[in-house]
Amino acid sequence: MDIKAAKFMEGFIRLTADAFKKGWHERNGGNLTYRVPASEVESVKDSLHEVKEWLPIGNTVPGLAGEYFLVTGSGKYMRNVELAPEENVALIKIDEKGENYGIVWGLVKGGRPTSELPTHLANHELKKKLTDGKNRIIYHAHPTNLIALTFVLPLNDKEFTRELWEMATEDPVIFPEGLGVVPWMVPGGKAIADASTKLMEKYRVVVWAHHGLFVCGDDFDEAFGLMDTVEKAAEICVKVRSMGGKKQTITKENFLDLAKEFNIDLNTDLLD
Ligand code: 2HA
Ligand code: ZN
Repeated sequence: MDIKAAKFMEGFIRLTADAFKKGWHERNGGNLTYRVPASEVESVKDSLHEVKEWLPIGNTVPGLAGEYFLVTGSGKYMRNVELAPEENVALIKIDEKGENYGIVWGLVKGGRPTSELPTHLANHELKKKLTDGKNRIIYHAHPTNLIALTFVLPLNDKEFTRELWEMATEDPVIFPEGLGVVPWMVPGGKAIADASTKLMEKYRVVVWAHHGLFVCGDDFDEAFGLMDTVEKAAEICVKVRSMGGKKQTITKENFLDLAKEFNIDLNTDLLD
């Protein structure tokens, strides 16, 4: 099968197109990676070429040796993925040591995988292990309201989570672990990769202060849905604060009742 006709390509394109229309991807902002199952790689093998050059990942990910990833390109625009996936996206293979990658399809007019590749792959390695291989998506976007809140809310997991949980009753059901907050850091390097991975051990959502949001998911719907849910909570929060702040809210007892009724493992460490 032509890789452009594959179901996983359709899912990848739908996420990038919808997310651009949401306003989360100005210019070349944001990046998306999908760990492609071996059976799906096999189904598109006629579209693939040999690795021409092995290049350093910038991180070491032995847990991903031999894996394939569909990745957005560095400097490429999310809004163009739909128009020409072969120019804006690549399928890459990881070498047997987890130190280098090689392109086997895409980026036909040149380019490299996303500048956030070290962070994406470190988090794929972690989540693959933690979820018995179920997690396949890592996704980073620049959602406006969420970024705005990082200038106003205290930059710690507890206060940030509590504020967003309070913004919509079902949000604690969507991210019951809460979310982690990384302070301002230089994008694209190993330091932000390490800080994000540390938080991803407990969470599925990590805020990058004054930059954006970083999420994971088993599939495209889950990753997009998580980004959408957190950004919507942030939008409500911005509106509430613009209207003069909370006059009433969801209480700790309310959250505990919700957790019981919905049978969710709410991270009550973040509630006190
Ligand atoms: O421009 O969003 O974090 C791509 C990015 C880097
Ligand atoms: Zn970014």
